[in-house]
Amino acid sequence: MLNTRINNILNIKYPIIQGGMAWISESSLAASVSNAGGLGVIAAGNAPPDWLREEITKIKKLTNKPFGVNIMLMSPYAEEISNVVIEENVPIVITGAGNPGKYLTKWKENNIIVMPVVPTVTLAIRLERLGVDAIICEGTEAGGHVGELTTMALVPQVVDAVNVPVISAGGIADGRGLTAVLCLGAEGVQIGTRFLSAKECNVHENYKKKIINSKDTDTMVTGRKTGHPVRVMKNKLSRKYKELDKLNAPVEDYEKLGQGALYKAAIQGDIDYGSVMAGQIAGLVKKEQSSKEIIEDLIKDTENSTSNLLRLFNPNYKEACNE
Ligand code: TUI
Repeated sequence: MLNTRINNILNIKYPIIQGGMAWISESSLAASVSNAGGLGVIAAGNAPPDWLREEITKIKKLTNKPFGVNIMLMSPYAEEISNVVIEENVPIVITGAGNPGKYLTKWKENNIIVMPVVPTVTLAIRLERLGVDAIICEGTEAGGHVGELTTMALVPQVVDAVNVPVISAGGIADGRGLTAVLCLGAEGVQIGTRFLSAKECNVHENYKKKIINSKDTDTMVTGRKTGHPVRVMKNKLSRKYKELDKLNAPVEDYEKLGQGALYKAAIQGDIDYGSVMAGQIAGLVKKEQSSKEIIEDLIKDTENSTSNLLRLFNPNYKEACNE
């Protein structure tokens, strides 16, 4: 068993949270993760409120375990979505791509557990003061919209700066990564990229295959100049972004290129001209598995790598190495 404060706060068996991935994490994937003992998360992304209401209705039929909704704060519907989660009695809200400060009072008044994703210590401290229940630190290894700091640098600095539990995201796809961030002081993980390969993940087959066939250097960050950098798999679209960089193109050109690009990849399967968001750890994801298999693998491998670590401190091990 792996028990931290996160198990208790979220009322889940394992402190493993499925990353909210716009157009991808809907009720099917989220329910499978919740049923396997982690926290499944529906990503609201840029979707309208009615889509989210339907997905919440569906997940309640698929699981009686806790689940969460990820609210992307740059969405044009963020304000409306902030009320939908209250009206639909969603137990846990995760926010991303912005500061959720203005919504916190009403969410806490309605007993919602709130966990913002943050890219810096400053924002973590500010949001702890406003009463969030845990902080999710996301390193720049992650897929999608990213900050500057790596998981390795960000997590211990946030752990030292706040008292609420810290969850680590970005660059984690197996038990070794989970063990590593526990060493940094995190009490849970948020994992996106590995769940792209889940059987219950309804992302387009082409997208899934591109992840499974990828290697370490296949992702890059586009649009740093726009203030909204996004990590994607390299393809014809990412090459176009590079051309815009060279031309010193205006922000509107980047926005035009990005419009509908995630939908094109995730739903329509256009992995050449669509935006295939994924983290740097995609090269580690080698096969399709059920969410239950993924979570059980993660926990088993975390136990293994933790005992490997302890072996290094065993004086008898030195002799074994010399044999
Ligand atoms: O939100 C994410 N990752 C995402 S959202 C997304 S949807 C999208 N679709 C099309 C284009 C762009 C995005 C895809 N991936 N991760 C969480 C995250 N939050 N990463 C970084 C941040 C963040 C950044 C700034 C959180 C807070 C923040 O605050 C700034 C401020 O106002 O203080």
